[in-house]
Amino acid sequence: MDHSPTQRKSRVSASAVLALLCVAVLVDRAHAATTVNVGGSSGYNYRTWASTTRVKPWDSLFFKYDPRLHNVLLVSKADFDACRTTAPWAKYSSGKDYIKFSKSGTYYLICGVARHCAAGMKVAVTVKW
Ligand SMILES: [Cu+2]
Repeated sequence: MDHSPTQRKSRVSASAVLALLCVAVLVDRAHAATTVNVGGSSGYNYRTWASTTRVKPWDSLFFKYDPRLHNVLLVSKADFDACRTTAPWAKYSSGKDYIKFSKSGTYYLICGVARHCAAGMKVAVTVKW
C-alpha cells in the first residue's frame, strides 16, 4: 500500500489555497486605498454625497477645485457648525488635494473663502471600516 500520491496531491491543493488567500489579501489591501472624489457626480450636493459614499481609513479624498475660488479647511465640529474659518487644523489650497485620514471618526471640512461655507460648501465625512 502506498498512500504518498494521495498525500502529495492534497499538499499541492493546500498550498494552492494558501496562494489564493495571499492574492485575495493583496487585492483587498489595494482596494482599501481608494480615491474618493468629493462631490462625485452630484456636484456640490455634499450632503447626499457624504451619506452615500463609504470612506474607509487610508482612503484618499480627492478635492479638485479652482484654487483662486476655493480652499479646503479641516476644522472642529464647532467651527464646522458655525462656519468659522479662523482656526483650521489644516488648510489645503492647491486645487488638487488628496486628504487621507488614518483613523476612524468624523472629519469636518469647509471652504474658507468668503461665505461659501454658509452657502453650503461644507461636508462632514465619516471614516470607518
Ligand atoms: Cu468655496
